[in-house]
Amino acid sequence: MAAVVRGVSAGMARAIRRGGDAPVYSIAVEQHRKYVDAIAQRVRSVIHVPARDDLPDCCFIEDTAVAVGKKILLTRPGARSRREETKDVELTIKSEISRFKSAYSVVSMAEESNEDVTLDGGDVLFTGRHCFVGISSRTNEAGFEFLRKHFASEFAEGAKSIHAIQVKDDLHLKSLATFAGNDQIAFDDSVGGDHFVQEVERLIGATHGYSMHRMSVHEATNVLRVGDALLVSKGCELLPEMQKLAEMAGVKRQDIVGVENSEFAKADGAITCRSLILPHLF
Ligand code: CIR
Repeated sequence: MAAVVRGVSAGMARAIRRGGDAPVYSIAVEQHRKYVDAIAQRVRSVIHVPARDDLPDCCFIEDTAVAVGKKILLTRPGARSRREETKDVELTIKSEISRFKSAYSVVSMAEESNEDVTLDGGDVLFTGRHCFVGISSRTNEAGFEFLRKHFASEFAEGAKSIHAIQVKDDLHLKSLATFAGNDQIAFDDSVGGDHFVQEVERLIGATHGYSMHRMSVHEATNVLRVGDALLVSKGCELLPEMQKLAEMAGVKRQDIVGVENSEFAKADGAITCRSLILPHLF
């Protein structure tokens, strides 16, 4: 397993945000260093894409690429100011795939679709069985259809399927629900979170086999499973519902790792946003 991460832009104070204070670059750098350290202890290799000072949101690498099975999609992010981010990610991923002689194949939205087709990786929740794609202010129906078409081979087996779900009142689908492993899903205590749970039932039936864990605070909703560990926003490791989620996901109490995220949260970034986990890259 490898993780791809990207450095923090010196221009991060100009990252897209919906209000409130601007992130402080020096604090963000330190928080990101600790986050990358926590991941590095749990994966075989960490691949670094250098930051660019003219791309304020570049540390949120999750939005630029999606890995499902043995395919990686390089996205066209919904926000125009973020589209340039994908280019450097593409170069790095392609060179690492060939260096490791990995079985991954890469599809590029920029090469294979027009400007109207957009998708942010933060809208793609893949559980190993199902892929739920948020239709949001960043990901449109055409982006979903692109993903469905190009990843059709990954969903060819009977038990796997891909579905679109409207994102209500939040930035991305993974602001409302994330996958902790072992069929355990954390969801947000909000209208949007409830809508996600209802849609999963409607789309794949009430006997879907997932346990849905309602998180009492918004920061707790976005969790990142890396190997045996669960990375969560600092402080949320103490929540009883988080401990239950982790236990049912097969994560030991000491492997629930709280990481600081305050500066990234100011720019609407959660825990999953700052890395791309590639299970099949060694
Ligand atoms: C943005 O608005 O695009 C960034 N400031 C935050 C992106 C967060 N990404 C994510 O949740 N996957």
